[in-house]
Amino acid sequence: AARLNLTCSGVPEEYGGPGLGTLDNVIIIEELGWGCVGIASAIALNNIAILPVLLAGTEEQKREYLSRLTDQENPRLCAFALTEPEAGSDAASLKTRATREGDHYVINGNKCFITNGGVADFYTVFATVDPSRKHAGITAFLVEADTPGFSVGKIEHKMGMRASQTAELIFTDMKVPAENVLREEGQGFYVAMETLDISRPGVGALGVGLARAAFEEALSYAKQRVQFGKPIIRQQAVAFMLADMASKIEYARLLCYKAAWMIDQGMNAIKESSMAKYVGTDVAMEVCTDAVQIHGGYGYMKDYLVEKFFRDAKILQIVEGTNQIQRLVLSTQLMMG
Ligand code: COS
Repeated sequence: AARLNLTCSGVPEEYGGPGLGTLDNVIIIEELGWGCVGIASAIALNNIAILPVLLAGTEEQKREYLSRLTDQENPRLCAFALTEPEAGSDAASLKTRATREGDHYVINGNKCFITNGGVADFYTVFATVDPSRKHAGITAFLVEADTPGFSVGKIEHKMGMRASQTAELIFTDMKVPAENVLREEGQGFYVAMETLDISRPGVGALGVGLARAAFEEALSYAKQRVQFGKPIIRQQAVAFMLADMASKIEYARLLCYKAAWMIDQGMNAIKESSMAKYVGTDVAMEVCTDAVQIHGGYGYMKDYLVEKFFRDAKILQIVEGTNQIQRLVLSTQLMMG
């Protein structure tokens, strides 16, 4: 993947990457999601972790950190560390504490459910310099994996998406140079939100790719499985399920494309980005559920691919902001509009 530049697709050419846009990335992620959501998320989440550097990094930070991701001899990964045990949907309530001491910060706290945790070379870590300031105290840091005080905790044993590693991170009196702050102290929440605004169509596209794979399996099974003397696709109950599945995939894809295209045009796409994420991933869950249903009892067995697809679909409705949070973001935009 690194040799094909898939792990750094959004890195501009001036920093050694292919300089692809959000729409290009959405198309790539759909294809990877079609193959395996676990592999696709390890790659896609790496691209998401790059975004804070692209959005908020100084020229020096970009040169230093982006070049590691584009080095084809020794390609490295990065990870986005926002979520905490008590701060999931309510990201502004995070508790990881950063205290300024001279030319560095001392960071203490925990992160959980971090994709590529333990395999990344560096992390974008969000910590607060003052919890009483709520979101305005949150600061983004670039943290090297080999920093003293940094350790990897529990590696999660997940229902699906099992080809990507998900880990807990522990920071104990971890010293990070002040020059590793992204943008400025107190700007981290905005960096995180701007990152998620751009990344969400890609998560929708993961869902579209997965839904497509599940649909193809269900279609091929329905053509060859004979009951009541004919292939079950000739039974209207099954045929109509397949018709709905095909249509849902098309409209979910178009939403992801539209949101990504708007981002590439520099338009405000907060609303469309949230739509793309929740529609793409809700469609994945619906299509995967129907694909298992069409397979009947066989669909519940590990011998059939749809069993894996069903498990992978569930997490997509939760990651990168639950689908309820997406509706919250979208309805807030509607209220403001
Ligand atoms: N883009 C840019 N800025 C945003 C934004 C967005 N999507 N959403 C909020 N902001 C800004 C607001 O404009 C506000 O700015 P001011 O300080 O100028 O007033 C500030 O951020 C705080 O906004 P708000 O009060 O709405 O923040 P909340 O704490 O209520 O949280 C949500 C808002 C729910 C949107 C946020 O907590 C969230 O996205 N949660 C989900 C987190 C997530 O996706 N986690 C997944 C793990 S990361 S892989």
